Amino acid sequence: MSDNRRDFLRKSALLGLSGLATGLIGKDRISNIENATELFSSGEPLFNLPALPYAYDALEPFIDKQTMQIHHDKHHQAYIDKLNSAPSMSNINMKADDAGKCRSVDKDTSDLIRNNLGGYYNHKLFWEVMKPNPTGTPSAPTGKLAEAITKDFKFIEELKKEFSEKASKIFGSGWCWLIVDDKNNLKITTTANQDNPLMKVVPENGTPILALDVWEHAYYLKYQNRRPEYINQWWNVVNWEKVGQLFTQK
Ligand code: MN3
Repeated sequence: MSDNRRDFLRKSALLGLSGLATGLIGKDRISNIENATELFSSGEPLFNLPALPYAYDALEPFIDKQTMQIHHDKHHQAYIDKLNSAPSMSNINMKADDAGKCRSVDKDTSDLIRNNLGGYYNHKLFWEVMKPNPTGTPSAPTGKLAEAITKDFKFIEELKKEFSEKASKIFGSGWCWLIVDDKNNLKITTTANQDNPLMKVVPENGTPILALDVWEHAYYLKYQNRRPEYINQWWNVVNWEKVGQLFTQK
């Protein structure tokens, strides 16, 4: 729906609503449609749960259906609900896209926004950089991304080794990332909690093109305490085509 059309529908609904409200609580309480628009708009969620790009069981046997269901419907949703409940988005550039919003996060940003904007963005990227692998044959990077991997890691196996080691060693909850820095170099970094490499609060900035969630909720049902095994199996469902697109678009 176009913004104009949405705005028209909203205002039409408000005319009806404000008429009703005027009757109920008096004209002075809702003086005009613009006030009512603000009231109405503030009730709409700013952030919405993105649909999974595949079925819950599509990443089996590497990531199980129940984990995907709980992770997407409960955990990801919870970050979004908390973010939408934040009293103010001041200090976040709400006109920017999701990555731009994360880039606004600095030391003055509240923990509520930092943690839940991160939770919203990180999981959205995580779902996108995975894809079903029914044949058990993992895909591989191609094109410009493959060239960049050769330049910065020599072999894809080296990238995977370094990434897996760093992901395994994260103490407590966090994320492992493949990022592109401002000189177009590929790097592997980690962040704690729901921070990400776009935020000003982390030591190493860059544009994330691959993300791995190593919070226990991402793997515990199937792998329990065996995080390295989860990481090892996760490579089977990495969507290198998508990672390649993110690399060329960045
Ligand atoms: Mn998670």
